[in-house]
Amino acid sequence: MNFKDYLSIAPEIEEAIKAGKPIVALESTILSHGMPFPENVEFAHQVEVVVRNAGAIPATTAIIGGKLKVGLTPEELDLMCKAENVGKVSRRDVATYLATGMTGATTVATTMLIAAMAGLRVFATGGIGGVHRDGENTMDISADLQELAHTPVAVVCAGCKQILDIGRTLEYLETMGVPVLGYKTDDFPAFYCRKSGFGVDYNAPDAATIAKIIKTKDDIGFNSGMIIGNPIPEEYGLDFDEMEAVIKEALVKADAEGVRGKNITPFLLAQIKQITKGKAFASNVQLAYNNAKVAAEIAVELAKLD
Ligand code: PSU
Ligand code: MN
Repeated sequence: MNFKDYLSIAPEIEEAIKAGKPIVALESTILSHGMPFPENVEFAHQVEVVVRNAGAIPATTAIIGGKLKVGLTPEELDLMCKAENVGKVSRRDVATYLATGMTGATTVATTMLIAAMAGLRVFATGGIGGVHRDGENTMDISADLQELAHTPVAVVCAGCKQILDIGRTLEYLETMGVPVLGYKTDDFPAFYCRKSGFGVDYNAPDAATIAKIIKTKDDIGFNSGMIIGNPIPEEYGLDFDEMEAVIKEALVKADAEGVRGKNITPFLLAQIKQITKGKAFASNVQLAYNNAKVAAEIAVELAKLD
């Protein structure tokens, strides 16, 4: 068996790959474990519309029925949103889920690896995983960072949440040789907040320049991924200090309840939504749409270069 035997690519996407059309990969953990049901249903469908309106084809990934799915039907999207018996699948879980037929939502790491298998090069999400606070003691470092080091897919995101140690996350990415670009910003975004206080490697003025950097990286045989930090639209941005207080409260609760490992990220996301009474959730949705739009623009420019 070859990895291609495990890939199940939707017909529209298969055709688009052959024709060299722009495609944007999307993850499903953001649906199953990052957003509550049923609010995630509208998001799952709308984010695909945003990609299409910007001229690209959306390809949401998941592991269903022993296959690595690239492009989900509306029914499969709903399955991921309901998230009943849907696991959170990072690289280490992929073979187990495929072999046993369990249903899995793809993280940033898994979406990147599936996208690369299918030949897709641009992926939009909300925020990436990273080095957790106190990570120097817990060793809790998201597998997303390793994947970014080794898998040639560009990830458009609003940086990462303040639940993480943003400084150490960026240091790790530097060590691993992952380019961190800003889309029209000098500052690496902090998810709900437009600025983290940490710089990016390069402030890219437009999608065409980013596409050129992706192509050049691939041309010179660098197989790493890339991060494009895209700040949340001004009108939805939240205050950094206000969010810091919310996150501290959520972290105290996680500690008290002994939440660790792969459960910590979904736990903190749910806590933040609750503490902010949905305000943070509304921002989360909007920044993800914005990332989908910019990713589609980059994919369109990249398709012109190939
Ligand atoms: N950060 C968010 N929302 C999310 C995630 C991260 O703001 O939904 C999800 C992504 O799928 C990411 C994963 O890849 O959590 C990281 O989990 P961990 O820290 O366990 O690697
Ligand atoms: Mn972790």
